Amino acid sequence: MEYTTTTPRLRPELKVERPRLHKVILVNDDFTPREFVTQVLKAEFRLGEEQARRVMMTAHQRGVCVVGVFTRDVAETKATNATDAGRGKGYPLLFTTEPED
Ligand code: TYC
Repeated sequence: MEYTTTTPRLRPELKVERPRLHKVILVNDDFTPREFVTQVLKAEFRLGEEQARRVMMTAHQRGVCVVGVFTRDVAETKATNATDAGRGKGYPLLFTTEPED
């Protein structure tokens, strides 16, 4: 009979890591109406009117704006739904996701 020795883990709780979060990013374009972008932000990301306008205008002026931070599945679902809402109207509105550092 052979014996193997194992080292007990003293702090197993330290092995539990938080899921990495992902940013949803709104990308500017020259065609989607400002009001429509604002409506999509309110509907899909539950932003209030003022916050939605601020995010829309930041993307409009700077090219991109972080809309929010979510778990990967939620970020991807929201980005897809919001992008599809624009596509449904024939707009090139785009939301992308990227992992947070
Ligand atoms: N630039 C668009 C316009 O002038 C408005 C817009 C803002 C579109 C933000 C996309 O992510 C966007 N009509």
